[in-house]
Amino acid sequence: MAILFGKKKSQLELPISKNKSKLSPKRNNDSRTWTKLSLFCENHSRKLILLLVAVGLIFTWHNGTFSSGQVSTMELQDPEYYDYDFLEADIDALKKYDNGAEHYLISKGGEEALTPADKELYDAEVQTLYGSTVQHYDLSDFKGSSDGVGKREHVLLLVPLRNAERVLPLMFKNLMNLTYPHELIDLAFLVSDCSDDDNTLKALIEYSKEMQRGTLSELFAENDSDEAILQEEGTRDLFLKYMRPSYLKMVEKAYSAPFHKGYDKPFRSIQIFQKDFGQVIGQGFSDRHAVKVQGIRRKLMGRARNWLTANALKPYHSWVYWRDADVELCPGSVIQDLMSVGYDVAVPNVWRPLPEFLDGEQAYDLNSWPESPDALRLAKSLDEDDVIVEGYAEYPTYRIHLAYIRDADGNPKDVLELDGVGGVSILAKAQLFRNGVHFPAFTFENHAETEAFGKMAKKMGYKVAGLPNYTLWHIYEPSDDDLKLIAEKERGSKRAQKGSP
Ligand SMILES: Nc1nc2c(ncn2[C@@H]2O[C@H](COP(=O)(O)OP(=O)(O)OP(=O)(O)O)[C@@H](O)[C@H]2O)c(=O)[nH]1
Ligand SMILES: [Mg+2]
Repeated sequence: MAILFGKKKSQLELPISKNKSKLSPKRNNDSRTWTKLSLFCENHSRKLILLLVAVGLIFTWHNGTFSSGQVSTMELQDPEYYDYDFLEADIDALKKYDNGAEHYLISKGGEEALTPADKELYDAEVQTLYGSTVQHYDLSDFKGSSDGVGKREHVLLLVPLRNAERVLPLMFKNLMNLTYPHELIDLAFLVSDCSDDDNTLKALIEYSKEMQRGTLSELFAENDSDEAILQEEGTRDLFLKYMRPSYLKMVEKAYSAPFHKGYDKPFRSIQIFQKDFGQVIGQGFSDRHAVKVQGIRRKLMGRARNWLTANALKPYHSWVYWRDADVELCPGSVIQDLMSVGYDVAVPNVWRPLPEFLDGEQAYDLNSWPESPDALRLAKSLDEDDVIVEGYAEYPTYRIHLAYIRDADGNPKDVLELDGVGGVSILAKAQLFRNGVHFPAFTFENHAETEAFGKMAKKMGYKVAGLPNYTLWHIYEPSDDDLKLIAEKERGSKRAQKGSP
């Protein structure tokens, strides 16, 4: 429904009448008027039409009666009902056009101009408008099942980002590569605490727009061919020549056409948030892995994740999928695959490639584990606020890590029940978050963030699993020590080329 106001002959402005009868709906047969009206509809955005609806409603309320003399009791008076969508409208400026004009009630998408005799229909349309502001959800319809695609379940896909500009192309390619129907996925990104010289937010907005237009893969194809030229000119990352050729082939295959048929399809929506949480620990590989900083860093990440969930989760979401930006290889069907195991929380295994001189690959995410008696004993010996960080000699937990029980040729649907989970790729039913499971930004059972999330989920009665043989590959970022080794090797090969000892 839209209420549009016609124009008095000499008036070109947008007229709103106070003096004439409120609904003065003489059908104007002047075709020019209709042409103008339809042009008006076409040229002005939905926003302006909604503005007119709003102004019309306020106006009819102000005047109290329709031409039939009946007082309408249902008008929404508070300007807040109207100004959310009309932030740019200057109501005072509009008022000056208020000197008499004919106006029409246009209904059914502009097909009908109503007369006073149509008041019943008008009232019905007003009721429809008000009715549309009330929504009822039966959350048992959004519990999440193992057949999300078949049941058309909505997924909220959440990605935290910090100084991530460099990995954004990688991330977007992986997002487009998801074969879960894009129209069922709402994306929400949280950008926090980036350095001044970082461009994550700007690049994220641009890539997101391109993706929703369906043109992002073209943009990447152009950029990648520019990059190929640069690589030929010798600016290629040095470490690549030390990586396993079989891994590099997998990467090349994953990022080359043909892609799945929904690759370029826009997602249902994208929301981008920027909020700092005061993270000061460097985002470099060695900075962020120092054991001393883990507790603080992880608690701040917990805060960021909770903030993002609270802002982005809608009642119609059945699943929430958390994904880090720095994943290099991931099956496009990861969401369906994690759903299919029938757990409330499911995580894959996460490994990373390494240079061949460092064994070529390594278990990466050690945060997914079943609890161990040693770790429980260790926790008892710690202060209540201490955070156990997995994979560090300072915390001998002797846990079995999901990462280490991987069998590269094993059944990818095998599961291991877990207590702690890593955050690289977590699929969880949305109802967990609605029921209060979150990423503790405080010490919870001597853990924080994602590991504490897994523990809390278990404690609240949910089933948590990991898939040891289902592997995602995290990017390789050379540590300071690796860089030294690579530099030594480069010097060695240069000396060999020159024939010096
Ligand atoms: N919003 C936000 N995102 C962050 C922050 N720190 C890291 N991230 C993002 O969170 C994801 C994981 O970050 P990583 O730095 O890889 O941290 P991690 O996965 O815990 O550690 P690694 O296991 O070393 O990879 C990435 O997408 C980062 O861009 C932060 O402080 N705020
Ligand atoms: Mg990472």
